[in-house]
Amino acid sequence: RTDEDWWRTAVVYQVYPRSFADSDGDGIGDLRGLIGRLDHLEQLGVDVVWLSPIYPSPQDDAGYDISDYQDVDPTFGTLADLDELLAALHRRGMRLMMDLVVNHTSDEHPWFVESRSSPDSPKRDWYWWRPPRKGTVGGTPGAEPTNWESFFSGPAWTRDEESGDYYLHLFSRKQPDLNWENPEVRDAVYSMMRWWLDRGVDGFRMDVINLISKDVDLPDGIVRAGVLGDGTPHVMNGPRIHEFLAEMHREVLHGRDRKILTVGEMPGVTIEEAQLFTDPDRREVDMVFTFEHMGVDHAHTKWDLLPFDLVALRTVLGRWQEGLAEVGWNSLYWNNHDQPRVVSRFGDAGRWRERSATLLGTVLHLHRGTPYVYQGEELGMTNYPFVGIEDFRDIESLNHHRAAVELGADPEQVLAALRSRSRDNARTPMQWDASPHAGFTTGTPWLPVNPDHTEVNAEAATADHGSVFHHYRRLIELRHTDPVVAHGDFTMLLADDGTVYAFTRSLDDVELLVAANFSGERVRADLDLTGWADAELVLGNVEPGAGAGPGMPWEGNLEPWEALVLRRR
Ligand code: ISL
Repeated sequence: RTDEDWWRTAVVYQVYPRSFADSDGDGIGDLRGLIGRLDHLEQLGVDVVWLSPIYPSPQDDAGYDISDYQDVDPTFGTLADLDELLAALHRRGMRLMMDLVVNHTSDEHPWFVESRSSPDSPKRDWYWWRPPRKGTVGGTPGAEPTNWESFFSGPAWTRDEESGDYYLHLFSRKQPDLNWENPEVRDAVYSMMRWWLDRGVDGFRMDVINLISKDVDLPDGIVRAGVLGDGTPHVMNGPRIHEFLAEMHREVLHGRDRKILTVGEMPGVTIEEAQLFTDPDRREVDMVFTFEHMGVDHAHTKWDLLPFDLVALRTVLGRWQEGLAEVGWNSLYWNNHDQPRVVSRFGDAGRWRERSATLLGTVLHLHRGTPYVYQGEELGMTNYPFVGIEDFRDIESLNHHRAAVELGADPEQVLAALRSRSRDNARTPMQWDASPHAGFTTGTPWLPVNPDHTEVNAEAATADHGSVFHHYRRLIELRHTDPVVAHGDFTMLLADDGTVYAFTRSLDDVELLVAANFSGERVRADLDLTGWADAELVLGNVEPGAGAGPGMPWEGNLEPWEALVLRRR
C-alpha cells in the first residue's frame, strides 16, 4: 500500500474541544486540556484526531460561526497551544484534521462586517445580499427574497436595517453564507487552507461543503408544513459543487509533500453523487459523511421520532457499501457532536449498555470504510437525562422548541423529541473519572456532566479488560493488523432479518463473518454455516465466546446483544 491511501487503514477520533478536557477551570474544555489527555487516545490506538472548531468565534453555534480563520479562540488557548498539540500528536504517530467551516462565516467576521457596511463595499458580493421581494414591504414577513427555512428554524434571510437588503444564512442569523460564485471568496479560502497546511496540519473535515454552490436564481422552495419552504434542492449539491471541490484540490491539496486527508460533510448527498465526490481520479475529496443512515429513525424531520428499524438501517448501509465498492470510499460513523448517543438510540442504554455499545462498535468497525469514533463513544456514553427546556444550550434545539411551540405544537411532545434527539446529548462533558465533574473541570461545566459518570468513565474503563474501551481498542487494532478489515469486499447477509445483522468480508483467501444480535433476547441466526466449522473466533463481546473455537464450532446462537467476528481461510 502506498502512502497515498494511508487513510484507508486509519481510524479517526473526533474531539469536541469545548467538552473534552478543561485545564483552567472555566468550565469549558481547551487545547491544554486535550494535550494533557493524549495518552487516552494513544492507548485507544487511533490514527487521526479531528478537532471541531477552535477558532475565534462569538460561539452562537458553538464555534461553527467563525470570526477569524487563522487564530485560536482565547477560550480554547493560543496558536502556540495548537502548534504544541500538533507536535505532540505527530510525536505519538497521530495526525491532526482541522474543521473547515467555509459555507458561512460569523456575522462578526471582518469580511461580513465590511460586506454589510455598504451596498458599495468591495466585499458586498462576498455574501448573498438581495433586496426585499418585489411588491412587498421590507422587514415584514414574506418580504424575504425566498421562502426558504433555515436549518435552525425561521427564515433563512435576515434584513439589515441600514441598507434594507437581506442576507442569506442557511443556519443561524449569525452565520451568513459566503458567495462561492465570487472568485475572491474562493481565493481567500484557499489561501487560508494553505496557511494551515504550511503549519503542519494533516487534513480537513469540511463542514456542510455540499451547500457551497447555490442555484443563483434562488427559486422558492416547496412548502410542506407551516409557511416556510424547503430550499435544500436549490443549495445541496448545486451546479458548481464538483467544479469548486476540484479547484480547491488543485489550488490547495495537490502536490503537497504528504497526502492530506479530506472528508466532506454532506447532508442530503446521494450515493451517485458520493461516487463522483470520492472517485480518486476526480481529485475532489477522500470520503463524505452521508446522513442517510442517521435518518432511519425519523419521519419527515429529525424531530419526528420513529422507532429503530434494523431492516431500514441495513438497507441504507448495505446500499452505501455496494455503491462505493468499485469506486470511492465510505466514512463510517454512529456519532458526532450533532447526533444523540448511539447506545441510547440503536442500542440499550440500560441493562445492556456495555453489551450493546460493543455490538454497535463491532458492526460499524467491520464495515468497509474509515471509522470515526466520537469522544465518549469508546466508553459507551449515553444520552443525558434532560428535563425542561432550561437544560438545553444548543441553538438548534432552542430555536426548534420556540418555533414549534409558536406553531401550536404540544410543548411536552417537543421536549420529548429534544430529549431523544438534541445535539446536547453528544455535548455533555467527557467522563474521565467518578469525581463530581467527572474529572472534566475543577470549575462548573458549561453543560452538566451525565450522572452516570460514576459508573461510565475512562478511568474505570481502562482498568477493566472487558470494557467498551478495550473492545474499541481491539477493533482498531484489528483494522491495523488484518488487511481484510480495511480492504476486503463486503457482502450483506440476511436482508430481511429484523434482529440479526450479519455480513462477510473477504480478501484473497481470508474471509470474516460478522454476526450481531440487536435484541435483548437469545436468538439463533438464520445463517448457512457450512464451511465455518473450523473458523477462529477473532473477537466477541460475550466471554468466553459463543462456543466457537477449535473443535467447538459456532452453531449460530447469539446471546442478548452479542456480536462476534469469525475468520476462516
Ligand atoms: O445537526 C444537524 C442534524 O440535525 C444538522 O442540521 C446540522 O446542522 C448539519 O448536519 C450541519 O452540521 C454542521 O454544520 C452546522 C453546525 O451547526 C454543525 O454542528 C455542523 O456539524 C453549521 O455549521
